[in-house]
Amino acid sequence: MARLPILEVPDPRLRRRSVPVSAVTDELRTLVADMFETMYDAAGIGLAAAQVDRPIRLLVIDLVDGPPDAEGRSTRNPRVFINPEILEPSEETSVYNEGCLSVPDQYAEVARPARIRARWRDLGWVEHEATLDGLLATCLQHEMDHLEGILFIDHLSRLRREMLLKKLAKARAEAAREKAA
Ligand code: K1U
Ligand code: ZN
Repeated sequence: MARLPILEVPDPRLRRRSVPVSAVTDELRTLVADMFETMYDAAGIGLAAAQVDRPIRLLVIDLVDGPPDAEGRSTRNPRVFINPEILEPSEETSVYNEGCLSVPDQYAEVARPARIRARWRDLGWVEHEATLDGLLATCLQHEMDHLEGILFIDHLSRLRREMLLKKLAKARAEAAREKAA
């Protein structure tokens, strides 16, 4: 397994529309394993292939919501979504303070449909359809946005987005200064 570099704003590769996956190959299985390693290493709960420069309709999620093990540690619950589709979004919305590994250390409240009826394939090419809610629904919608080249900051007002990007630029400049010192 390998950790992959995560693209960050304003990289134009994050703005591409991802293409459907046509089959599960050994190469795809390796990419999925690498994406999980990359996501866990970055302490994220989701990652789209587009964020690691593979513009295909593939994403992984692990909310680490499995039952705790004997030592009380939470266990992993890795989920793979291939060619995901939203069939029915709810009218009701919910707000979550979202982050994104491609917009490091910046958070903002985003309103999205609270529940979605979704369809996707897994690594065995089995089709699934389910109604999802809570953080899983929020995270899946956030990751599916990546497949369209959309970032969570695009859901904010222009003023909020510019403030957030300014904060990010300041944090990057500060980190560069500390590295040079
Ligand atoms: O970059 C990404 O797409 C991953 C992103 C997913 C996400 C987070 C919050 C709401 C929707 C989607 C992250 O994991 S950023 C890290 C983060 O915000 C977080 C980490 C652990 C628990 C909760 C949030
Ligand atoms: Zn993201």
